[in-house]
Amino acid sequence: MSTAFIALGSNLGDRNANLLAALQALQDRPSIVVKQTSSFYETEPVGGPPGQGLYLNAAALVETRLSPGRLLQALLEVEAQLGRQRQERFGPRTIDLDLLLFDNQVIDEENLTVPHPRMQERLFVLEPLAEIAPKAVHPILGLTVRELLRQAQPPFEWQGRELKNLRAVVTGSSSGIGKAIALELARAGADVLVHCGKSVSAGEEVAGAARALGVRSQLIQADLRDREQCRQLVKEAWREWPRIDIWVNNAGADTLTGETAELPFDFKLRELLAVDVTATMLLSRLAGAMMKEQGQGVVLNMGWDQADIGMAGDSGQLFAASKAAVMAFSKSLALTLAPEVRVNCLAPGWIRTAWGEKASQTWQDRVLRETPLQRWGTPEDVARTARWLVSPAAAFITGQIIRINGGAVR
Ligand code: A4P
Ligand code: MG
Repeated sequence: MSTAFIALGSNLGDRNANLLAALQALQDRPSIVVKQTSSFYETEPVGGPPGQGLYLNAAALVETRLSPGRLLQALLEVEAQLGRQRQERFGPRTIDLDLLLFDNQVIDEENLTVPHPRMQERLFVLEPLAEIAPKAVHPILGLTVRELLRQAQPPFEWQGRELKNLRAVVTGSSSGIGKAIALELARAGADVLVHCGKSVSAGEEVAGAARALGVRSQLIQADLRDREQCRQLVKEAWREWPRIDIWVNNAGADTLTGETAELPFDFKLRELLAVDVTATMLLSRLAGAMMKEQGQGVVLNMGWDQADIGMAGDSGQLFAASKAAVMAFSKSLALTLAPEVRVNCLAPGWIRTAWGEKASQTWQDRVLRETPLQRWGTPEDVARTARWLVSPAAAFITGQIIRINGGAVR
């Protein structure tokens, strides 16, 4: 006995009756047993001529003694029996039966391709299939149906420009999470000042990408290890624009992949204290005071989800100490700057930035083991949370630490 998955689709006539009739016709054949069927999903037509109606799609698991070729033959016969006329490609049809998977076979013949060559791109196939066989594995791609579905889903996008007419500064925004935040705020309509330490050309590119999103954007360079340059950064920002509404302290010393990664513990500690702690405190206080004066504003800082529970090793000690300092500081500053200015802190967990990309298999396994949502976070996950937290939608939220970690620390 072999196991096969069939996709069913109809967008002509009584679609519900067509799907039921097709399933019955398959069941009626002595060599096929329909073991399981998904719910019926109403879907927008993909491809094909304009103006055609919505589809009803489903998936079925069948067991059969037929060869893949014979099973396809049976599917074509059922289509014909239900009155399908073959006309234009992807055009409207009373019934379409496609063979998706056949055991774990890979077939590439003139009249039969298995797995179905377009199944991994199509939500109208993957959604019903994931309902009945989330763990079935695509024999070529090596991914489960659930993973294929996740990949095929378009990334979430906020609608609208809720930050229009607001002006933001994002420190350390030439790459990684800072870049994602700067671009997400630009997508929401905010003008953004991009800040970088050394990476001027990368920073210019981010500012250019922000301008391409229809907002004003410029690059400011400052070495945040230097207190005087921190003061200058705030001055310059307010000189550039008459008011700043959003200040995101994202910049942090890179002690994992940069030059500092090679230095001893106490050098890394000095860098982290200078950039992550001291600069964040100075910049938040200076920008916060300006915003209080203006009568409104938002400060957003960057913590770390594991600061609360600790992590073994040098990096664990370094990040826990420096990021816990930022988190504690942010809560106190929120009290100082209320009610005009909101101050919050994001606490990202395992986010796939430069380090995560190259991390060893041991780390990759550990991240998945520790994360209930079963994946690395992305810079965009953090950026979308930042976008919400600095927006008027979060007007009653201050002094909070928001973890973005797929549930890894609760
Ligand atoms: N063929 C080869 N491999 C297979 C296979 N694994 N399963 C050959 C089924 N058939 C396979 O198919 C053309 C020929 O492909 C078959 O005779 C068989 O020898 P067809 O059913 O005559 O033509 P078609 O349906 O226009 O092409 P195809 O490739 O089945 O189209 P798709 O990819 O199924 O797309 N939008 C929504 N929302 N829902 C839908 O169900 N369906 C389509 C059709 C387009 N847009 C849709 C939907
Ligand atoms: Mg077909």
